[in-house]
Amino acid sequence: MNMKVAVIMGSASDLEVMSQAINVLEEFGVEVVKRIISAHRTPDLMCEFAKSAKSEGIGVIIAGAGKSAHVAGVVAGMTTVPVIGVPLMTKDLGGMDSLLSIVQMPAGVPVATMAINGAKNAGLYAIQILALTDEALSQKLDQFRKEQTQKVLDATI
Ligand code: RP5
Repeated sequence: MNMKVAVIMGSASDLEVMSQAINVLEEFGVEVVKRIISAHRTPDLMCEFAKSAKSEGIGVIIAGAGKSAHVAGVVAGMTTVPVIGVPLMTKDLGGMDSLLSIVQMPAGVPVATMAINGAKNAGLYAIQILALTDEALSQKLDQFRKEQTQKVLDATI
């Protein structure tokens, strides 16, 4: 059975950026579970989601949030499914609040933190994790990298 990737986010206002992760995953043919789950506003839902993720066939969780962005870290504390955090840009502190909330995890509960608004790389990183045990996905990644390289070589200035 092919593993799914969950893309969760703290608010519907995060969707515009987090769509970059969803889009790249869907382009690679990965099934995506999408949920709005807030660490602060829906803690019970978050707990339920994290505890059932593995049995639901989710192989990687991508968690995007802004401000005091706790969704990635708290979910990571409740599952051994790898969690990728995406700190989202904020008006007041330029996303540094989100970045620092996600990146400084205590030893024992890792979260792979992407750049501020780095949702596309989160999607690609999730694909790279799944590709370790999925040959078809691995081949698609090789092709993606080749095309990416060629675009640089073809670019003219
Ligand atoms: C965070 O607060 C969300 O992840 C979002 O980035 C930010 C603002 O949320 P809304 O006020 O737009 O719902 O929890």
